Amino acid sequence: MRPSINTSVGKLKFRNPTLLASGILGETASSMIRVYKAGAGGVVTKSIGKQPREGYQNPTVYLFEGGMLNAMGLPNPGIEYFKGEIEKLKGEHIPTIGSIFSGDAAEFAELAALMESAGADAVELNLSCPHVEGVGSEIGGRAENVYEIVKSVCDRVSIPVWAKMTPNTSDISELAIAAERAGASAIVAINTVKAMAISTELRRPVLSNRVGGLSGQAIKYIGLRAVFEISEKCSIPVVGVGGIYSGRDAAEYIMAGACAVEIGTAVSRYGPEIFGEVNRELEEFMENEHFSSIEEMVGVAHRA
Ligand code: RRO
Repeated sequence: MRPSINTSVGKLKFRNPTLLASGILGETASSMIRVYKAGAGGVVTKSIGKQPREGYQNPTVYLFEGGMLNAMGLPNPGIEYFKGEIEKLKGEHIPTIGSIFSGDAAEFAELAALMESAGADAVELNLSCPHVEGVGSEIGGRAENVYEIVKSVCDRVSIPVWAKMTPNTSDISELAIAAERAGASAIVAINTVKAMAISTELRRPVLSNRVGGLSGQAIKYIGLRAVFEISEKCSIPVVGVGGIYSGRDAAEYIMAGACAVEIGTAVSRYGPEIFGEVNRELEEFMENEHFSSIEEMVGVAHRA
């Protein structure tokens, strides 16, 4: 019998464990519908704030052999406009996780409530963008802020609240524990790793913002370690992100404790078809290794 690759993150069910990560093709309903049709199990939107925001000047992206460095600076059309995109996704019955950011717990709750009323199945709190002042890891790098923000959102909405954690800290599980105590339904790990590239020709940093977030193959083993540590200390589900390009990469994250994964940089490199390929490879791997379900594989590396 072929293995089943259905999965669930808490009470949310997905046809497969590969979700579109926030930040890649997540600004319009039409691009996310394309990604879903190519095989993703669900989509996470670009992080949306209260007001529209242009983001940083170019260059905002630096691609290299082992991954990508970005400092986009949270460009987004603002929640008022974006509610319409969520409604279009729900019109197509696509499992949709609305990513939101703010520098303030009350505003986070307000954004979450707007995502919920537009039809989002869950919200993902961006507590981890590594290069924008006053938001992301600047606030999400402290456990007391994580607790306050997650609690404020959980008090306001009834959809699941996922907290996306920064790896730019000495103890990521401490942040995850704070999110769990505050009522989060799942932990997402990891956002990008703070990094920099230098142009030797121009004798200056490549990115206009100088520092940015590293993603792709370069961070897979950081993500795996984070997922392993968090799932040892927390009892809520973990969603793994960072350097997933193949079915075997996804299987590594699942064995480390993730019940789903998010794919971003590989989508920007290979296009939405990567979802179909990762799922096919994962199914084949499970069949060869005699796993009949994702659930059976989650966290097996802890029992070694
Ligand atoms: O927009 C960005 O520059 C960005 C965000 Br919001 C994030 O969470 N992580 C990242 O690497 N870039």
